[in-house]
Amino acid sequence: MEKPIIVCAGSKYVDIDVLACAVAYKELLELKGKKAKIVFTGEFNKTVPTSVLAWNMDISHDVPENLSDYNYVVVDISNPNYFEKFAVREQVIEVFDHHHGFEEYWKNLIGVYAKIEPVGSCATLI
Ligand SMILES: [Mn+2]
Repeated sequence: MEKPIIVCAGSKYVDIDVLACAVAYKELLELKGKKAKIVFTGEFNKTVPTSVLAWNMDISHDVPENLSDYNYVVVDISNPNYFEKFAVREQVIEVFDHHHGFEEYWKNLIGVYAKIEPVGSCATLI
């Protein structure tokens, strides 16, 4: 059976770009019939308006158990030193980022599923 997917990002904070990426990509995965959830351990920063925080978004802040039971999609970060510590690197199946430096690293690991391009916001890539 296909593993459910955790959409996650950097461990330090969640900005509006991360939020847009994760919410949109989780929805897309679900439309494609996949099981997906968003897990952020970082705090929302000031770029996320309180009006947006009031939306009924299905976001978990708790690290799930049985981390090897999931695959991972990482958004808005590709530096493996800074994404969520709980994400199992060997089970990262897709990376979206607009910061450069780790394009080759991910291309060697996951090929075309590393979508790293210097665009204005990572959400553009989603
Ligand atoms: Mn960004």
